[in-house]
This record gives sequence, structure tokens and C-alpha cells, in this order.
Amino acid sequence: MSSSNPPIELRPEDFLNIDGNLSEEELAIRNTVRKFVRDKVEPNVAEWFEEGRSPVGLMKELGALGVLGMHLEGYGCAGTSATAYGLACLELEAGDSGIRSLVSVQGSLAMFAIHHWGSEEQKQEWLPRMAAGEVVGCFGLTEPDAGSDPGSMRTSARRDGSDWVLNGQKMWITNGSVADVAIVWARTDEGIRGFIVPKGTPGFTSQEIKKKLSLRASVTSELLLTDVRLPESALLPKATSLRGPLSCLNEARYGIVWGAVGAARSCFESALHYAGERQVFGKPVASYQIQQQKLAQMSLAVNRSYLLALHLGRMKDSGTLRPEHVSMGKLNNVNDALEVARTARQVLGANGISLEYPVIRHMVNLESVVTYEGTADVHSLVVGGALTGIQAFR
Ligand code: TGC
Ligand code: FAD
Repeated sequence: MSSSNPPIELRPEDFLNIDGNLSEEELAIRNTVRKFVRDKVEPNVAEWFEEGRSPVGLMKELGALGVLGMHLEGYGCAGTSATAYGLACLELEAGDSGIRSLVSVQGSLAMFAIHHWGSEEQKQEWLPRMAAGEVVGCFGLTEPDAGSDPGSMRTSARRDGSDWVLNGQKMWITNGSVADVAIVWARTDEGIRGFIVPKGTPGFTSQEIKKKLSLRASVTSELLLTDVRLPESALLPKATSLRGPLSCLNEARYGIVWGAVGAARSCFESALHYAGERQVFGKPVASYQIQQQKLAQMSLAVNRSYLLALHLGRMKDSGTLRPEHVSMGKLNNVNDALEVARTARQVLGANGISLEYPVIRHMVNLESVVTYEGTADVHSLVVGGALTGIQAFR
């Protein structure tokens, strides 16, 4: 290899030196979020997970960190690049998928819906407080009988004089029962429309979904709407079809493309460290060929998914990214992360099932991540449709 530069040092945590492609500012943001996760999340997350408790109390600190609505412009939002936002998601999900969800749902779903589809008054009223973490938002699209196919939703809104009246049920809503405000999507005579529903509106109730074995450091809820009366000012004026909610999903899915790399990296690092320390048959686990193959495959998956995330981040920043690209990213990176987590869990032997290590927590969290924001099947069909020109959803 002829070059004026010496070969770079090999570092297991960034084997291909992908960090070398990041700007000073991106590295600074990444390092700040990484420190926050190390100080505030990692020491506590196993307990939150075990107790089934969401760290929603961290919202104001996350607001001060600048990660809520981080890539949005104005209204108290940080207005960073999409790549910087992705790096933040990576570090947050290295802590726990539930923490990244807390930030994704707030910034990419609830805030983005208002930022993109709301009126100037709605933006002024809600976004600064949401960016500061003073107001927690949730995003109600899924229903008990309409998940992958949100176009078949039953929740309805009808005009009554100058008001709207909403009836229906939303299911599996992250932060639903701790949120101060919900973005609720409903069927109307004018197409699918979005509404800003403040907590405490008569007829609007929520209930936490219990017995979850995944994403336990995150609240998931059911929303019930019974004759919920809202003024016209609660309607997001610019969204008039399924394009409204689906555009928000692009943002959140983009965050997951990056976040999954963080979960995978955490599992890989845990397995690498464990394999170096743990002795079996008189030698470290890491000294056996069969284990080195696993470590090499895990490292490959972490690097591949990081490269893909960075590529999509650069495309998003240059304006060339399409939803189909995001589908490919989510499909690959969550599948890669699941594979890494499952392999790492085995490398740790019995300790692999203990919350003393992060691996089993990431592994079961990723079962939600592969399902929400479009299942792997849905994203395969989006990519397949784009490749063939034939839509196979119906
Ligand atoms: P289709 O007929 O294809 O499209 C209807 C309208 O939407 C437009 N569109 C999009 N717009 C923006 N972004 C996209 N990705 C879009 N995909 C489609 C389309 O152009 C059309 O617009 P218009 O103006 O002509 O009306 O819709 P379809 O009914 O055939 O469905 C397509 C499909 C299956 C891809 C879509 O429904 C889908 O993505 N399903 C998955 C649902 C999903 O992901 N739900 C997630 C709920 S939120 C959540 O899980 C939060 S988890 C918490 C966390 O993130 O941490
Ligand atoms: P279904 O749509 O019933 O799918 C069942 C199976 O059928 C899946 O394997 C699916 O891949 C497959 N399938 C579906 N369509 C096709 C097809 N055309 N061809 C072949 N196979 C198909 N939703 C929100 O709105 N807001 C939230 O904040 C939110 N948070 C969530 C948090 C958690 C922890 C979880 C688990 C879910 C959350 N969701 C949220 C809901 C999530 O988006 C849905 O679960 C997801 O979209 C899948 O819908 P479903 O569960 O109804 O599965």
C-alpha cells in the first residue's frame, strides 16, 4: 500500500475508522451525548428495565442537552444536521432502545408533526416547550386492528359546528399515559387528518400496557377517545392524507437506522470484553477460533450498519434521501443489530441472560424495534416494490 499516511491504528470500537469521516462538530455532539448516556443512563437502566419504569423524568435534561427535535429549525430546536441527530440516536440507543424511543417519539414524531404540518400558532404554542422537555408528546397512529396498514384505521373525527368530535382507540402508543399532549390521527370526510389533543381533554383517557417483556424502560399505552371535542385550532391544517403520518415515520425510522448501530455496538463491546476475560478449558473464550469468528461477524455487522447509517445521513443532509432508502436502512440495521445481540448473548454464556450485562436487554428491546416503525416485512415490501415496480402489500 503506497501512501504518505501511515496505516491507522486498529480500534475494535471503530475498526474501519468510520469516525474519521465525521466533522469536529459532529464528534463534539456525539461525545456530549455519549457522556450523558454513560453518566445518566448506563448506571440506572438495568433497574428501570427490571422495574418496568420509563425514565421520562430525564426529559428536561434531554431538552437541555438539545436532543429533543434536534434536527428541526427554529422554535427552540437545535437545528443540527441530520447526521448529527443520527449520531445522537446511536449513542442514546447504545444506552437503551427505550431512551432513543423517548427522544424519537418526542422529536421525530410529535414535534415533527407540528413542525411540518402545523400552523404558525401551533408551532409557537407547543414546540419551544417540547424542545425544552417541559411538555412530553406522543404519537397515536396504530390501532388494535390497524398496525402495518394504518390506512384501515377506525378512529374518526367529524365536524360539529366549528368543533371536531373524535372517537376511537389507539394501541401501543409510546409515552401515551405520561404524555402532556398526543398527536392523534383520525379518519374524516376530508381524508386522514391529525389533531393535537392535550392531556385532560374530556373524553380522552389512557392506560399503560403491562406485561411487556421488551422495551421495559419505556411506557407503552392505549389511548381511548370518547366524544372528544376539540376546537378547529387543534387540527393540523396542512396534513390531509396518510402522507401526513407517514412523513413523520420517515423521520423516526431514520433515527432507528442509527440507533440500531448503538444497540449492536454495545452488545459487541460487551461480548468482546467478556470473551477476553472469561476462561474456559484454561484459556480465554476469545482464544478459540469458533468465538473469533463470532466476534469478527459481529464487528462486520456493526461497521456495515454504521457505514450505511452515515451514508443515509449524508444523503439526508444533501436532500437526496428517499423513504425507500430509509426502509433499506431500517431493515438492514435492525436485522444486523438483532443478529449481533443474539450472538453476543451466547458468547456470554449464562451471564448473557442477566441484566448485569446490557446484552439480553438490547436483544429483547430489538424485538420491538424490528416491529415498530414498520416491521421488517413492511420494509422488505417497500424495497421490493421499488426494485420491481410492483406493489405487493395487497
Ligand atoms: P400508500 O397508498 O402507499 O400511500 C398513501 C399516501 O402516503 C404517501 N406515502 C408516504 N409519504 C411520506 N413518506 C412515506 N414513507 C410514504 N409512504 C407513502 C403516498 O405517496 C400517498 O400520498 P397521497 O398524497 O397520494 O395520499 O399507502 P398504503 O396504505 O399502501 O401503505 C403503505 C405502507 C404499508 C408502506 C404504510 O402504510 C406503512 O408504512 N405501514 C407501516 C406503519 C408503521 O410504520 N407504523 C408505525 C407507527 S408509529 C410507531 O411505531 C412509533 S414506535 C416508537 C419509536 O419510534 O420509538
Ligand atoms: P400487524 O400489522 O398485525 O402485522 C402482523 C404480521 O403481519 C407482522 O409480521 C407483519 O410484518 C405482517 N404483515 C403485515 N402486513 C403484511 C403484508 N402486506 N404482507 C406480508 N406480511 C405482512 N404505534 C404508534 O402509532 N405510536 C407509537 O408510539 C408506537 N409505539 C410502539 C411501541 C412498542 C413497544 C411497540 C411494540 C409498538 C409500537 N407502535 C406504535 C405500534 C407499531 O408501529 C406496530 O406494532 C407495527 O406497525 C406493526 O403493527 P401490528 O403490531 O398491528 O402488526
